[in-house]
Amino acid sequence: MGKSPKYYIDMENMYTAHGYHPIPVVISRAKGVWVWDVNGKKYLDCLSAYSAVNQGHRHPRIMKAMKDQAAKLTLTSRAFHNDQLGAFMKKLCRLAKMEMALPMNTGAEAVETAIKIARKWGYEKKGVPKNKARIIACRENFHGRTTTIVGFSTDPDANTGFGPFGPGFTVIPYDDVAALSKTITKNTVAFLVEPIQGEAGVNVPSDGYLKAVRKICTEHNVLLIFDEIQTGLCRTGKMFAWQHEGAKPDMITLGKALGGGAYPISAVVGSEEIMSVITPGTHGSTFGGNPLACTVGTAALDVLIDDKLDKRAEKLGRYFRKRLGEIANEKVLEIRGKGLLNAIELKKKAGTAREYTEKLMKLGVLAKDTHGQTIRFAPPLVITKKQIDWIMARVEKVLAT
Ligand code: IF1
Repeated sequence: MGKSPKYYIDMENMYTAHGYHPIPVVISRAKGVWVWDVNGKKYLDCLSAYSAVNQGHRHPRIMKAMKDQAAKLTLTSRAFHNDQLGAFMKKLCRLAKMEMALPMNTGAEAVETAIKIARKWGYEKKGVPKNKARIIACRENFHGRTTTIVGFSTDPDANTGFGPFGPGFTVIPYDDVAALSKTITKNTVAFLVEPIQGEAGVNVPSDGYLKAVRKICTEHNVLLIFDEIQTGLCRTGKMFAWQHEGAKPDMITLGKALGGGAYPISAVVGSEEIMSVITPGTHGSTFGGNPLACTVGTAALDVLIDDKLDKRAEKLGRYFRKRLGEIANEKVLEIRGKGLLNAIELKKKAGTAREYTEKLMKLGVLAKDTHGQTIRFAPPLVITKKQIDWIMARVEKVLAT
């Protein structure tokens, strides 16, 4: 007899700092869109580790690349070259239509890296006076958990008790073009923004927003940085969410699915003019660009490209929202999303989203509540129409209870 879920949950709670309030499921195995708990019960994963598993759990091609590389070389540090880094960066740059990339490990590190590059670019190329560089971000942003990043978060859970925070950031409302124009000064070096706000509850901006902020940034010589850590790599129905409006940014941060659900890999990608402010000794990471990460990252990109997961997310995303629309009842306030990043917002009187995600769990669907009333659905992009119908039957049942 295996141990009960409670055994694992109790041990985790006893010895692990309580930064999370997980759905009470203990997963021990996964394949594609499916995960199994310690009792062998099967669930359809509708979170994909917050979009880090776009390629599906344990994609054979990614697993093979990982195993083969593990048998040869895993870590050198950047003090030496390795034979995998160049090819990975080349593939990433070609895909992003950019010139140079900088490899890191986690999303927050990629955002920190972009902030450093933007500031250095400001001093060296834009002529901003020493230590005066300012970066504009948006209300309800989510860019990671480091002290710099939570310093400009507007979520009290994310930043209360963690100050003092460094200066240099101004926060404006999301989806507000006029606020951006008004806030830019001669010392503004960058505007950092998510093409769709994830944590805020799948907040899709108005049509034309990305294009409009692109135009304003260009006019004022301000770098536009899209944090595509969650929206990038096919999730929203395009390889990058900026492609929905042809609003190519100056820098992109990527993470999550760049590691194919197998390994933490992140990167900043940009033009040579911007990325070249990084010179030897000015930035780095022990694990960033390690050969195992590069091989896994290359395979993760190959799967997205060769399996055309952008087209798949676009098509099945439309079907997903259509089906949600069909099963929605009086409890549902709004259905929103793009590609396979979708959410239902429940009316206050329907109860909290958490109650519904726990009921969904019992029926075999793992989805994540956010901000009280929102249930987020972001299944692996390898999902089929039939599997979407399987989800919908259960969501319909739960909405009816
Ligand atoms: C957690 C949210 C998702 C991100 C964007 C950077 C990062 C993230 C746009 C940092 C990370 C995560 C982290 C996870 C919860 C999660 C999340 F609900 F908080 F917003 F995905 F929806 N930029 N997002 O979404 O990347 O350093 O974590 O690799 O538990 O904190 P990281």
